[in-house]
Amino acid sequence: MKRPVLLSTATGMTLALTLAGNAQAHFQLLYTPEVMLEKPGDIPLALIFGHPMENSHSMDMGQPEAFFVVFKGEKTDLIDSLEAVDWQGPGDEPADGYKASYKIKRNGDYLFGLVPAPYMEGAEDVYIQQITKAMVNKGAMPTGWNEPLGLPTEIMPMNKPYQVFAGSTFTGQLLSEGKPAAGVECEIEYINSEIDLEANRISKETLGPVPSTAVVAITDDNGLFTFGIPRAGVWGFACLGSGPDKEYEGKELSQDAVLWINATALD
Ligand SMILES: [Cu+2]
Repeated sequence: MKRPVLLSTATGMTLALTLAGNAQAHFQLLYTPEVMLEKPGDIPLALIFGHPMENSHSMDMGQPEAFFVVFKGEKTDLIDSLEAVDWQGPGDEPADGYKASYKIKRNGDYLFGLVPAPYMEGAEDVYIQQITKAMVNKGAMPTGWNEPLGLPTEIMPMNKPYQVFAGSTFTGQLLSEGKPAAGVECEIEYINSEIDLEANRISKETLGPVPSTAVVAITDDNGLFTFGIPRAGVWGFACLGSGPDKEYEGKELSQDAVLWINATALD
């Protein structure tokens, strides 16, 4: 948890946690196992607030404020499709989260957006709100994966987010109220567990290595960052505190932008 607010509000307690902890960053997951579909069908979506790379405990999510999909510029509200779920993860206690199902019919890009309720992070005494995007394609026909969703803050993919190859790079552009956000730290992780959408479980085992400190990129003057994707998997970028809202219920708010991409091996 290397959010900038920590530097200004660090107490002995949080400092000790930071020094002792490893690369444990918060990430709002918006996960579906298949992101390039050939046939129409229902896709499951998992909404989990956790620490995906370290694969430690998940946190309880509040009722999302917005959940929707945009297809060819047309927005569909999906908030009524959410089902409350107890995610049994690597922690001892299950965590509150959600699940949804969405029917993919036509060819093109489906842009999912999620605005969760702010989460109180007791260890840092700040609220965290991770505004999250994930994308699915059907029929290998691109129709707008690089269109903005008009969120308070969001990461614009500069490469197709559902078709990135391990060993290549991914570039994103961070926006705040539609304008490039410079000098913002973005944390980078991959989902290091199996997520079982039938049983509402996150595996206890990790799939791969966990770097010893947080992996980060800083956005440049145009809000751009680039990261070389070292292995196949589902990778997430969380740019911290880039949103316009800085306070919630009298406390500091970190309004973050999260984007998920899928990397596969080209062989
Ligand atoms: Cu945490």
